Amino acid sequence: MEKLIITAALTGAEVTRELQPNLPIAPEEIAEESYKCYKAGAAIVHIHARDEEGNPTQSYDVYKEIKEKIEEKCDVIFQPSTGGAVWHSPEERLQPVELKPEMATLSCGTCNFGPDVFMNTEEYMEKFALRMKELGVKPELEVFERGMIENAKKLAKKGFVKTPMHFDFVLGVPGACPATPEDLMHMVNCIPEGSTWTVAGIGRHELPLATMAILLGGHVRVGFEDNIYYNKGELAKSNAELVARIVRIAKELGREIATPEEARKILGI
Ligand code: KMH
Ligand code: ZN
Repeated sequence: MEKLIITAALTGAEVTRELQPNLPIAPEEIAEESYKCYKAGAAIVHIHARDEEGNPTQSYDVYKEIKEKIEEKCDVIFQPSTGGAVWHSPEERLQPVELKPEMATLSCGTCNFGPDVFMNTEEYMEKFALRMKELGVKPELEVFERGMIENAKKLAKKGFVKTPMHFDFVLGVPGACPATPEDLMHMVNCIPEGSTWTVAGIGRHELPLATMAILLGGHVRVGFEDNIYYNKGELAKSNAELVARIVRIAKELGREIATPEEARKILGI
């Protein structure tokens, strides 16, 4: 089995300080939390920027500041979101790709997202994919529903996304695919041979699905974007605490942890 790539999804667009008092929001806080997660064993940090009021922003300048501050501290892979918040326009969402990060997320279809709709039309998926290809940015293909894998395959067939592809199964979002072991297995069985995959289980599903991924040869995403708790009713102290737990479990199960350099090789960056 390849070494395990751990992604830390630090902030997200939906979580607030009221829900999780230790949420990193300012660029300095996000950079410091990135460094702590890197030290704990994360190879990738998935980043959502916030403005000075703490609201989600897809501002090029804010992402640039975060990227530079992280790079001053360590060589963890910087993976900005192009999903943003449900109310961001596609043009806003695409801005951080212009920074030419090594990776960025690319959502592969439309789904319900709690009470909202997370809109990803074919036209915009193709625009996002093409721009990433032009700038040499490796897409992490975000899959919230089974049919999104087919959309990703179509992008590859049309030449917008290079193969082998890298998927992230985001399971347990209210309104989208549940986070059962059967759902994860089905997703894994549906991606093209040679692809890599990671799983982000939402809320209480984070840990069981992460453990499955460790055993199955997939990779793992944890962090406040997906889950703010350490145990039932007990808030996590930091994103790094969630990363450190995955490292311990992986080691107990005999899976080694990938450094950012090793993750680059596994992902073909
Ligand atoms: N905040 C969600 C609506 C991504 O980062 O690429 C979308 C999201 C996906 O978080
Ligand atoms: Zn995200």
